[in-house]
Amino acid sequence: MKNPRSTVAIIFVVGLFAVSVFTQTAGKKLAGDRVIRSLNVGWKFSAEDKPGFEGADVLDDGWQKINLPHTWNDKDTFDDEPGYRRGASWYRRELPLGTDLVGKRLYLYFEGANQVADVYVNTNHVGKHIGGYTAFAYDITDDITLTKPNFIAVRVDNSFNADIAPLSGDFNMYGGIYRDVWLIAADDVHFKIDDMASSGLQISTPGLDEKAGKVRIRGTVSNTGRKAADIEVTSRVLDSKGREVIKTISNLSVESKSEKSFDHSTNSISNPHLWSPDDPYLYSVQNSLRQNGKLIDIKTEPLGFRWFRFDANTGFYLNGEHLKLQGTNRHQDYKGLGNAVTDKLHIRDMELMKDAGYNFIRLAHYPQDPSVLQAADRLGLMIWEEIPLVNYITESKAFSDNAASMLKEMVRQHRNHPSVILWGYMNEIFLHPPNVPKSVFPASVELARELDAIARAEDPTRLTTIAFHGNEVYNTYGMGEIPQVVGWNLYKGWYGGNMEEFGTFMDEQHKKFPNRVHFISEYGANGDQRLHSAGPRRFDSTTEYQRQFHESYLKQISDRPYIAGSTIWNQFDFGAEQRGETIPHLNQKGMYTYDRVPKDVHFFYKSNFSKDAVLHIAVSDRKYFSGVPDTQQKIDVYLNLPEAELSLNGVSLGKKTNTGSNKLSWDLTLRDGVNKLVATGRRNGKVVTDSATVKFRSVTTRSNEIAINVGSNADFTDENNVVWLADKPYSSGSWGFLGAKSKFIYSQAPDKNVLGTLNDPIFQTMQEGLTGYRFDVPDGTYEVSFLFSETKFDGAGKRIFDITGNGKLLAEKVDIAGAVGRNRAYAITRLVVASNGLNFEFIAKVGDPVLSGVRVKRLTK
Ligand code: GCB
Ligand code: CA
Repeated sequence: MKNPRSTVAIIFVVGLFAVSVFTQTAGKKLAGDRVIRSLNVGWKFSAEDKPGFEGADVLDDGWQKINLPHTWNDKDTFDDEPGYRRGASWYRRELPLGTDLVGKRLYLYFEGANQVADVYVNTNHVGKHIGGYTAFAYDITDDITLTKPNFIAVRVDNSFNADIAPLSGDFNMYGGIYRDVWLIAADDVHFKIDDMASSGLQISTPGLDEKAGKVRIRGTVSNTGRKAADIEVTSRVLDSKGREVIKTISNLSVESKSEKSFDHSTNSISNPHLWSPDDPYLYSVQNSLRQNGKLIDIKTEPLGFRWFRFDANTGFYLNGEHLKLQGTNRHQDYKGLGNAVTDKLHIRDMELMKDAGYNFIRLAHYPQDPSVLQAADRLGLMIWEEIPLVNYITESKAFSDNAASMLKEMVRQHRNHPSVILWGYMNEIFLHPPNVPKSVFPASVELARELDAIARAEDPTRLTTIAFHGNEVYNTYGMGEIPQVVGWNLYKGWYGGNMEEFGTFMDEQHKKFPNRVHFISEYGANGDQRLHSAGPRRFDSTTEYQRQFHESYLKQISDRPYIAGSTIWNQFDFGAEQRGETIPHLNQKGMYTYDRVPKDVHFFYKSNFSKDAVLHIAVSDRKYFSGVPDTQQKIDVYLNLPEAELSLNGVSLGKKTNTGSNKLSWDLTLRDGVNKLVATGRRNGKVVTDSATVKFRSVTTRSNEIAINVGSNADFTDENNVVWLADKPYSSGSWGFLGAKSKFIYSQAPDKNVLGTLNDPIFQTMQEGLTGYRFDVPDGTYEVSFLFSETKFDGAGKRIFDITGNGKLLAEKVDIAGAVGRNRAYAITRLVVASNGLNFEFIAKVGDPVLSGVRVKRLTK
């Protein structure tokens, strides 16, 4: 609720201003009378929430000094305490006003705060905004005082709220004012600022084809002054160099304290320069207001001439030409920053995605920063943007109303971006927790109908979409009939099944619903650069499996013309606090790491999508190799060249021809120590090369150190670059586990954060029920470390075993959970004298013995 406020207009007189109150601050003076000024710097923050923090006499000396963008969850989403703080916090700052703002209408403009924001100016409540991902603006003119410094206080609350989406999701709901905040000052008469924080302008290009295009500009002019105003409204279409192409002018009379709309249509522009991913040519529409010949407001919006359509059998067309949508998903957070990401980093992400050769981006699972949309227009990246209705809904009017206003805000704020082609409003909405009542199914369908109708009414020039998970339930409840494009999030070959089931599933859908437009909105697999395998398996998080998965999916997608396009899950690793995979608290399906280092799989896509020459030896993820001498290694090279030659340590391994898969492989043997790989190819006569250095450490029974990632098919490189070798059964003259019961045990569930270590992959895999472990090493003294974690049982007494070494008791009654509790790293280190090898026995006392890792170091030479 708004506080009652004075309705008496404040008359600004320059002479009244004390310098301390109205200090001139640097700002962007736009043409006309509009001034926009950043309010990012100089806030104070209190994690504590106390009534009265909006007050004038709050002692905020002890508050933390911060600048925006800011979140209070940058650290606690990554520590080992379950959960992160979801609650309310406060931000306060002075509001610097310059003398140039005298007599103007003042607005506070927030690009976003997660997820409920109550804004106060001089203790007056000026507005409450619900929803963490859209902008909001408030007229604060009447709350400003002349006699005292003015100040802003904002209470931001990211508590779970059953009436506000998202209710859940595989991403962090970081709290804070995490986007830019602006002060906008305008003449009394201006393009409307508080229509859901949109530009107050709506641009479209009706009836466009390659020969001619018209521009339609609709807008609203607010007159907040005390006198009626006769206004001249001009819309000028400018080309990318700022030269006027065409203009249209009209006159408006706007009563005092009211607003009026206008609707301009330009004459036809012949041969408009079309916008496309290859040639993202941008016009702009400069809109201005004049009163008695004086320019009083100006607002420029982007303009691109392009049209598109989808066909259920043949896919997507841009400007009449077929184009498969090739893209990726993007979350907005970044290592060390949470969601408090600067424009610079947002823009860099967009540039990285353009560089990969994508033409389409799904902004998952919420509206993103204005700089993201601007970059998309400039770079030629088509956009799917969506509101955060994820996993399930609440059957309440408040939930539906909030969803509707999020949708309207997103559309109004971003609809002038030519890059946007799809509006989404639900993601995997039938993936609800088990306790949600069955009535949520029809209720979700009902809400989908409402939201779909809103999106189409707000913006008939884009299409609507929903992302389903791989389940028939969407068809059963008729959800598939609602959006204009059906998105599928499919993980066959990751969470279950195998990769090939993807294509069969889609073919069935296409057959059953031949008139539906199908899009693949998500598919992906983990890739942890520390994990490698010559025999990758589902859920092992090796980057080799990740590459296999994507190679298979892209081929299946390309082979199916009815699939309009696809977006990878995900472009960048992103924060997901509840996950406990090989890197806890992170979703590891990125093409890039969380701090934006490309994984090899990125180069697979680049070789398929980019027009630039690509030649990449796929060892970015793997600088350290280890194994028995003369182990054959398969080295892959991604390329979009006709052929390539690979050399190892200066010796050619031969030339190979690219037969269309954009991947060549060589089997080779690395020598101990440093190895140099060089790939060479040609494109249009020009030489293209790539080189890489890898290290190989041969391990034999005579080595000083043997480290085994027990229970795993994957080699793991730890932070000291020690490679813990994949496990194997014992064979004479070598090493390995003993005991028929032994099986590779994977942590299939993504909740296996092992505490007290960064080497989670060692502890997340194990041999259970082993009877022994043997190393046929030479005689001598060895330091042996056994690594364990108890992932099944809480508390003491559930699993107890003895370990002997060459007949001597090394550890009696090992009880991992009894010693350190569940899911925590535990190590036992002993000195053992080998004769006839090292022969360890695991003797069960209660339950099955278990082992996660073992390392032997030779102490005698
Ligand atoms: C999905 C969700 C996405 C998750 C992803 C995953 O289907 O839409 O939010 O992050 O799966 O990695 O499991
Ligand atoms: Ca292990």
